[in-house]
Amino acid sequence: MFTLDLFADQPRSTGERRQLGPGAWLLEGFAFEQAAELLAAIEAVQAESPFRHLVTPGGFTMSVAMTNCGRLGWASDLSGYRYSPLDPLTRAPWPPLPEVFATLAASAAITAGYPPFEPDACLINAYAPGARLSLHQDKDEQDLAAPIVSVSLGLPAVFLFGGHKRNDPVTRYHLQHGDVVVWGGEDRLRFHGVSPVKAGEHPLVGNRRLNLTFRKVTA
Ligand code: MD6
Ligand code: FE
Repeated sequence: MFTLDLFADQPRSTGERRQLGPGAWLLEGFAFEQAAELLAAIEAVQAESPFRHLVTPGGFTMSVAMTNCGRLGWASDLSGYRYSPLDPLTRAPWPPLPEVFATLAASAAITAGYPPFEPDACLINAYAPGARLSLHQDKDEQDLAAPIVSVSLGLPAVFLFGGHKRNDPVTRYHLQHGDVVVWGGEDRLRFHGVSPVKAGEHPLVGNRRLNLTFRKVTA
């Protein structure tokens, strides 16, 4: 319905919190007001550590482009997935976690009922139209007690939220610019993914979706 699209860039409500599972929350519009600041910080990160398309251990090139900031960054290549303090592309440390990122991640975690959250890694995903993320579990982190905080910017996306087994039924959630998902606890290892992003034009972000996922990798 076109009336929904007209308002897609407005905060969807005054901060509605939707519970997606026993340990998972969708905080609608939680990052909306910081979006311009977050985008400027992403620009600064990508100037140092550019977005790149990683190759999976199975030999496929991912459609999502990725970079990182923080003490550790996630990367994939033919030999596996790992967190590393150095950007394999530049062989330099990943850019530091911008202050605005750390503050937002901590306040989202608190809002979702998790104890103080100090992420040591932030994966930044860029989705051009058509890019998708197939169902996966986030299990490369040592500290599975900490939640993951995920921030959506730019074009909307359909988030696929499955169960603990790959073939469990999947629920679809629409994520919009400024939405934050926090999940942990019993939901920490649930399968999830992102459907192919539809082309569009977001006034701040352009023809793409950006996602920040904050993790605590080392316990
Ligand atoms: C994305 N997010 O939304 C990809 N993982 O672009 C993830 O893979 C993800 O959003 C763990 C927790 C939250 C997430
Ligand atoms: Fe994930």
